[in-house]
Amino acid sequence: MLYPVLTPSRFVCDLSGIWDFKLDNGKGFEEKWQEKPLEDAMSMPVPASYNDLKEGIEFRDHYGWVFYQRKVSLPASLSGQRVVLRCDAVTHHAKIYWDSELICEHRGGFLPFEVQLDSRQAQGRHLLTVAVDNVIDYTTLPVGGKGDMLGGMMGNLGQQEESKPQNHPNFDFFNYCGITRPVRIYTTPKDYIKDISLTPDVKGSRAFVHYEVETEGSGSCKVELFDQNGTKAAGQDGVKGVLEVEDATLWQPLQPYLYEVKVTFGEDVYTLPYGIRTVCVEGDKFLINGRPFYFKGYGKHEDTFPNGRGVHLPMNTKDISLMKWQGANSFRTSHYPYSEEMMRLCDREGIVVIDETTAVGINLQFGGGANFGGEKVRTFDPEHGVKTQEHHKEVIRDLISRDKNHACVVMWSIANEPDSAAEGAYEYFKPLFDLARETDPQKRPCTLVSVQMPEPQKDCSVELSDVICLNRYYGWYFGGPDLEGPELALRKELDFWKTVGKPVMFTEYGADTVQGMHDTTPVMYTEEYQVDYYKMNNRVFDDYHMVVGEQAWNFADFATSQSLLRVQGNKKGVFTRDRKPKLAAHYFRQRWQDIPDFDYKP
Ligand code: GCB
Repeated sequence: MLYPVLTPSRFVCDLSGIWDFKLDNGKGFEEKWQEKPLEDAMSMPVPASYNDLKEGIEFRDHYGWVFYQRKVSLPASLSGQRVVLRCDAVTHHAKIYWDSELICEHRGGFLPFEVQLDSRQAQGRHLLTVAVDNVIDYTTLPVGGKGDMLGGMMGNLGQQEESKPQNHPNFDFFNYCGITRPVRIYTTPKDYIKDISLTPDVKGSRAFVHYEVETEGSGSCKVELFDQNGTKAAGQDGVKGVLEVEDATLWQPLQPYLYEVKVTFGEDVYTLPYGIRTVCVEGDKFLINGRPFYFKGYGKHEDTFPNGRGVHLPMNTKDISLMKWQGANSFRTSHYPYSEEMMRLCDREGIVVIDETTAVGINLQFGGGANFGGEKVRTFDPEHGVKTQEHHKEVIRDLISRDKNHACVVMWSIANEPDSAAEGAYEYFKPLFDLARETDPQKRPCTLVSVQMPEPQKDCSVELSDVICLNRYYGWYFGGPDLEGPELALRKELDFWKTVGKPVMFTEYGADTVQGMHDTTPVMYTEEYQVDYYKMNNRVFDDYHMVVGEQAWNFADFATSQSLLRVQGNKKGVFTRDRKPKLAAHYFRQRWQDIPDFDYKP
C-alpha cells in the first residue's frame, strides 16, 4: 500500500487535531452514538494512545470500545477525483462511520487501511466517527485474554474470579490503544497508480532496479529514477521493466543514499524515495551490498509519555540521534510494525531495520502454561490453543505490502518468542514463512525470534529461519546474579548453534536497571550490574564467528502491565524512558565505536 504523498496529481489532507472522544459505557452501539454528535464528549488528540491522557484507572485500563468523532468538510474542488480515507493505525479493531453509515472495519492495530469514498460521501460536510476496540484474545495479534504472563512467572495462583472483564496481555508491554497514527484524506485521479514494487540488483558499478506498477483504469505508464541532484539516472516505459543505473550510488548502513522514483500513469504521478542495496544470507554471514554486516543496536518500542504508542516524530529523531551517538546501526521493530514515518526516517538516516509482525504472545507456556482455567494448554492445541494463523497471514501480507520498498528493511521477523519447539509449531509456521518469501519481491531473509528454551535443537527456527535470532537472558532470568554459570551455559548453547551453519544474532538480552541505583559490588538492578551483565554476554558473542549481531533489550525503559517484576514499567532500557543514558549507554558507546559495521568477523 502506497504512503500518501502530495504530488502534482494528488492532494493529502491530515485530519490530526483534537477530536471528540468518549469511553463506551456498554451502550454506545445500542444508542447509536455514531449517528449524532457525542454528548458530553472529552477532548482527545489524534494521533495518540488515549490511556495516559486523562486521569484514573477506568481510563487507563478501559476495556472495550471507545468513540472518536469529528466533522469533516470537503472542498468542492475535490469533485472528479478519487477520494480516499486512510487510517495509518487504529489499535486494535476499528469501525469507521461516515455520517451513520459503516464504511469500513479493520482488525489489527499497527498497519494502515483505507476506504474509497463515493461521490456523495466525497463532498460537503460529514460526521466522521471512529469506534475503537482494545480487546485482545486468542484470535488477535498480539495475543491476550486468558492468563497473565508476568503473574504466571511469579507462580500462577490460578485463574481468579473477576468482577469485571479486563485484558490480560500475553506480552510485556502496555496495551496502549486508540487512533495512534494519522488519519488522512487523499486524492488521486480516477485512473490511478495502485501499487509499486521495486527490486534492486547490483553488478559492479551498475544497478538494475526491476519494477512493477499496478494500476487501475487506462493510461500509459512511465517510470523514472532521479539522483539527489535531480538528474535523471534511468527511465523506462511500461508497467513492468528494469531501470539500469550506471555508476549507482548504493544505500549503505549509516551512509544512506536515496534516489527518487517517479511513476507517471496517465494523469497520475507518484514519487517515492528509494535506496538501492542488496541483502542476502551466505553461509553464516549476513551480507549487505555483498559485505558481511554486523548488527549493533536494540530492540525498541514505540512508547513515550504521554503519547503512549502515538506517533512521535521528535522522539523518533532523538532515538536515532542517540543510536548514532553510540555507534549503533540497527534496531528491530519489536513487537509490531512501527509507523511509516519511522520507516521513512530510517531510510533517510541509514538505520538498518528488522521488521516484525504483530505476532507476540503466541506462547501459552508463559506462566507455566496455566492459562486456561488453571489447566495446561498446548499453544497449538486445535481446540483450546491460539486461533491466529489466518490473521497472521493477513498481517504478513499487509506488512510486506506496506514496507517492501524500504531500503532500511533487511529482514522480516515473523513472530516474537512463539512456542516454536511445541507440537504443531512447524505446521503453524511453515506456511507463514512460505507466504513471506513468496510475497516479498526482494526475497529478504526471514526469521522468527526465539525464546530461551531448554532444548534449542527442537526449535522449528533451526529449519525455517534464515538467521537464527535469539532472545536470551543468561545472567538475568536465568542464573542472575551469578554471571559465571550463565556464561558457561551461554557458551554451551552457542556451541550447538555453531553446528547449524546459519548466521546467529542476539535480538534480546538485558537486565532490569533502575536509573540512579548504584553499588560498589554490582547487585541486580544497579547500573553497575547492567554493565557487567552486558560485558559478560558480549565477551561470549565475540568468541563465536557466526554471531553476526547484538541488539540489546531494550533501547529505553517502557510501560507495561503491573507486576512484582516491574517497577513502574520495564526497566531494561539502556536509556531511561525520557532518554537519559544509564551507565550501560556509555559502555555500549565505547564498544560499538570500535566495532565496524562491516567485516567485524571476516
Ligand atoms: C522477552 C520479550 C520482551 C520482554 C522481555 C523482558 O523475552 O520478548 O517483550 O519485554 O523479554 O524484559 O522480559
